[in-house]
Amino acid sequence: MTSVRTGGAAVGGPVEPGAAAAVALRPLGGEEVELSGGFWGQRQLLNREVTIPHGIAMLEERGNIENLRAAAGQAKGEYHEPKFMDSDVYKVLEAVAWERRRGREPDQERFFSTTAGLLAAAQMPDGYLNSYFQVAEPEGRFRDPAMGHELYCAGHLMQAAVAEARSVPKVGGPLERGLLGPVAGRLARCVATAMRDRPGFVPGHPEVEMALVEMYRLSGTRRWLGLAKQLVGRRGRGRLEWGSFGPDYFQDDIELEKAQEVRGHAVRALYLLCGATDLYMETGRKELLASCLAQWDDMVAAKTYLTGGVGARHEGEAFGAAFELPAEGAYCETCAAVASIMWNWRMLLATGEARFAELLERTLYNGFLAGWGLDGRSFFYVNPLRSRGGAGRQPWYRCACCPPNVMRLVASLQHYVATRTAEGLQLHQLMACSFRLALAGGSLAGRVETAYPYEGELRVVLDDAPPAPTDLALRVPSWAKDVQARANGRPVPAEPAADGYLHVRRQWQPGDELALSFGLSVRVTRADPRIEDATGCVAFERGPLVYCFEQPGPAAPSLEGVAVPTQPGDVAERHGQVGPEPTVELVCRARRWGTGPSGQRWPYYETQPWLGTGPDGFEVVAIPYYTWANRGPSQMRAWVPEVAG
Ligand code: FUB
Ligand code: ZN
Repeated sequence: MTSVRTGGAAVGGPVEPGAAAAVALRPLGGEEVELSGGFWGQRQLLNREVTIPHGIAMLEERGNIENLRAAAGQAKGEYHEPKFMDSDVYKVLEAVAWERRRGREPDQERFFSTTAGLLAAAQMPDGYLNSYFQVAEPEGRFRDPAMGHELYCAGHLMQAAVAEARSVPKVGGPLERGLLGPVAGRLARCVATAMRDRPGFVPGHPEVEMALVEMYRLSGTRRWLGLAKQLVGRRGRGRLEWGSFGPDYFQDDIELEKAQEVRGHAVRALYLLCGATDLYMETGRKELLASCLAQWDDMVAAKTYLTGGVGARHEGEAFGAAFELPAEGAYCETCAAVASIMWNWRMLLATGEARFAELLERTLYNGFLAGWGLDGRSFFYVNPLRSRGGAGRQPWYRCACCPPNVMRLVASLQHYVATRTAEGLQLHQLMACSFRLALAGGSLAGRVETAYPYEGELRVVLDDAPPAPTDLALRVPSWAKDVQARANGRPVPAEPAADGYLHVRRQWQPGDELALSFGLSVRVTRADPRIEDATGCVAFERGPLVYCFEQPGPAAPSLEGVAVPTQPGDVAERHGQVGPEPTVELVCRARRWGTGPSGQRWPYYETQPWLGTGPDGFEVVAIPYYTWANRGPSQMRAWVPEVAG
């Protein structure tokens, strides 16, 4: 099998560092890894069969496609806002392109080629393409850096073009072989000219930076790398402002290489950090990595929810101050979770450190997945950790950035699972998958079998192995207890190395098997007291899943004023079912704060208040956070006060 991973050589995934890139790990290429059933394989199927078709229908219904028809002169009428409607189209196209790895689906192919034709028809002779400015504000081209979203949309088109180029057989030049590549190439040239003529232009919503780096990786055209570098280098001079949003909202307050804290609009901040990490990988510029590491530390130490969700504030869709992580008031946009996953993957490639894979996992199973309804056609934009009822999933949003972001991430998810080095294979995400890759010494092929996240067992079974010692590295989650490992049924040391991975290096034979197991007992998690909404509270976790208490329907006992016990044996596990989803649920007997024997109606005391319900309490059930709000209106709490003692 030929190598399929670097610039221009292309059947690959969303991030394919060049041959000389500063990376610790290399991603597996498009033909080297596939999810095979299991928790995420089934979700890829749901995405293919339900979510993407739903997205395609919504693009027509909400006017995104009509906007493009108007730009192409094939329709007349008002522009359908918001300004960045094109980006939703591009993200769905990207999802369809990744989906091709699992076979072409006729309706999706029709959508793809019709839309690509429309884009080519709408594109102006100088390469400009943006339906908002073409239809609604022709004089406004490149005049509104803060909020125009032109380069944001352009970046999404480039990423869709890269996905297409990496999903089709290698015929012709890397960009020319697809339908989108020529359009994206012309637009990139138009953007480059516009940026040359406007040296003060700073793109208000990052996205194009990482897209340009990927265009460079795909095509080998250094101009795209140079442009990405230039655009990142322009930030930090306080030029971007909009209404009450100052330069920090746009990450334009401090030069990127000097920034130490995540701040401002969360999706903007994290897309920019994706681009910065990509630039570090391709240029080796250490200042970029140092800033990324510092910003990651800041985010994790005080600005990330237990779910991995980020961007606490509704105001500005922004990171808040340190420890400002309200439960009910959380914003936690689904796109911010996607962006965090994308960034953590890049940081993992750059450094090889397990902490990035672990945050990616936490975010994927919780903060991200909660944004995608179990029916595949309903979504959350905002992902709080508490709801008093009334929060409902929507089939789409007026600002619909999140649903198509779900589609493209899930369609390309196999690329976030494993990497290779000269020594062997690293499995970062414990997902059922198959792999086949060429290492220096020969071919390594096999499959991973697991019922994770609900069971803590995993088997790697090899079909083929190089005739030389090869390292199989499995990430052992930091919370895992009672870790055991066996090679061909015989115990091997299960202690992960300092890098967080269990390494077993030997000359493997076809048919060999490496098994990893660990307990998934419930963890009772408490928060730093500076996270005020979690003070005196606990949350339950099991494996990578964060749990929440949910009381669906008006007849269920209220979750207001409850407290839960946390002593060993207080919380039982049992099989559960949320709609179509089989789960493990957690059950305990809650008690409720009462008014006490004196009947005091004033909720302030000199002594501790008391628990009103009898010592036996009443049953409450916790379900995985990602499954909440799939049974109609409900109350939900991830953090719940604990019964003292
Ligand atoms: O501005 C484009 C997208 O819309 C952002 O990424 C989201 O936060 C939403 O505001
Ligand atoms: Zn969004």
